[in-house]
This record gives sequence, structure tokens and C-alpha cells, in this order.
Amino acid sequence: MAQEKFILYSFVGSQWANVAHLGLAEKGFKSDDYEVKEVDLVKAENFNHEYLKINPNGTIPSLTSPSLERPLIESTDILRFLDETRGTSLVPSDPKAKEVAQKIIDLVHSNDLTTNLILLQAHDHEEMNAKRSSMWNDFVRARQAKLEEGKTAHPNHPFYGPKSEENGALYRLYTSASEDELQRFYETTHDMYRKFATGLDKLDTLLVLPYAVGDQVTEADFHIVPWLSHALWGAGTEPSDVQNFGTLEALIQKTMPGFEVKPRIKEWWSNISKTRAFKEVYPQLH
Ligand SMILES: N[C@@H](CCC(=O)N[C@@H](CS)C(=O)NCC(=O)O)C(=O)O
Repeated sequence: MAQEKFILYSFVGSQWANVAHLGLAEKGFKSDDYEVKEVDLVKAENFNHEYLKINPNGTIPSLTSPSLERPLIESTDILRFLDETRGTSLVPSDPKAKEVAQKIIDLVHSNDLTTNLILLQAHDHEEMNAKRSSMWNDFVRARQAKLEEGKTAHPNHPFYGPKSEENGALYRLYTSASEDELQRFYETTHDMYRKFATGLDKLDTLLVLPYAVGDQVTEADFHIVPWLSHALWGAGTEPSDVQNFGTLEALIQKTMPGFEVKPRIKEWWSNISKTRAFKEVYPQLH
């Protein structure tokens, strides 16, 4: 029934959009059951005025459907929407497992574990210069240009002003920062890596195994996978080297010498990477 098709607003490089793609794969949706509209984050298309009407946060993913009163704009809600349509529920029925799943989801979505740290920040001049010569430089610049454009065209829109301030701080670090500002940025980066390492250790203590909250794959697994894949990829791991934690560990060790990702996370990753949905969505890290 064509009119029942839902639309997923997605981007291949968006970790949280891949929560939805894992859900689609797990639940066996066929590609003609739904439509995917690509919103290119590298071109800052998520800041287009038209897209903000769908998702006022300007983030990916979003999902619209004739069966919904309003768009879904959080990956957690989108996965639950897909989950409810068919098959065994990905939301644990056991209250304890459900609570642990929610704690895991909240943790990987928390500021402490943001992958923006890995993608956009730097520990020192060497890393900063590498970022400035990489796609992240184009990304930060394109975002700022689109935000300034949006602010001029829609001066009363509540999104563009605050967002251009927020991105503008990063933009200046990439383009015109003084030595003092860069040194402060590097200190912030070290603080954030300390929190990131603590968050990874916390995740290790929450995991039940073989999957995130026990014997069944649940929604918690489908939130950890895209986040960890993006972190491994962003740290510079060869995309086909899916089981290699060494590059990410080396990056964290710049702040925390001797840091290693704990064995339970590695075991969980090895288990989840053998599942059909993982193989479909993550033939490589991204
Ligand atoms: N809480 C949201 C977060 C979505 C989110 O931050 N998505 C990223 C891509 S993975 C994004 O769109 N970032 C663009 C931006 O923040 O400007 C969710 O889980 O769906």
C-alpha cells in the first residue's frame, strides 16, 4: 500500500541514522516498504529551512509516516516505531533488563561519549593541523556558511542564531584561533577524553552478554553498534578492520596512558558483529 510508506531522513555518515537502518535490517523490511531521503550532513543540508520544519533540532534521523501525527525526530523513537510494526520486540519484557537497556542507551547518547570529540577535536597542534587538512575542515566551514545564510534569510527563526554561535566557536578554532585559544581547546579535549574513557568503562560494567542485556538482541545493542563503529572509524581504524580496537585505544592513550577498552566490550562487539543485521549495515566501519 503505497500511501502507507514511511520516509526515513538519513545520511550514510550519521551514526544515529544507522540505529534505524539496523532496525530495518533486523525486522526484515524490504527497500520498497519505505523511502529513504538523504540529508547530506557534509553539505549541512540538515540546516535547510525546509528540513527544520520536519526536525526543529536539525538532526538526522527523522521519520515521517501517514500513520503518525508528527515526525519522529529521535533515533530511540524511530527504532521503537519500526519495532512495533512486526516480529519479536526489541524492547526487553523483563523490567530489570529494560532498565539496563535504557541506561545503556542513555549512556551512549550522553555528552560524555559524544563521537564529535573524536571527529572534530584535537589533543595538540599535530592533530589540529591534520583536522584542518581533512574533510572535517570542509564540514565545519559548510555548516557555518549554511547557518549564517539561514540567519540572514530567517532572522527570527529560533534555530539559526544559537546554532551559528555554537558552531562558530568551533569554526574559529579551525580558522583563526590564537595560540592561547588553541591551548585551552586542547585542555578541554583532554578533559573530554577522560570522561570518554570513564564512559567506556561504565558501559563495560553495564553489559550483560552475550548481547547488551542478555541472550536476546535488543534495542540497546542497536544503539551501541553505530556509536562504537563511528568511534572506531573516526579514530582512524581501517574500515574493514572491524575488530581492531588498537587505533581508538592509542587515541585515548594520549590522555590516559595505558588505557584499554575492557574485555567485555570487545566480547560483546565480537558477538554482535556476527548477527545478520550488523553484517548488513556494517560490512565496514563507518
Ligand atoms: N538525539 C538524537 C541525536 C541525533 C544527532 O545528533 N544526529 C547527528 C548525526 S548522527 C546530527 O544530525 N548532527 C547534526 C548536528 O548536530 O548539527 C537522536 O538520537 O536521534
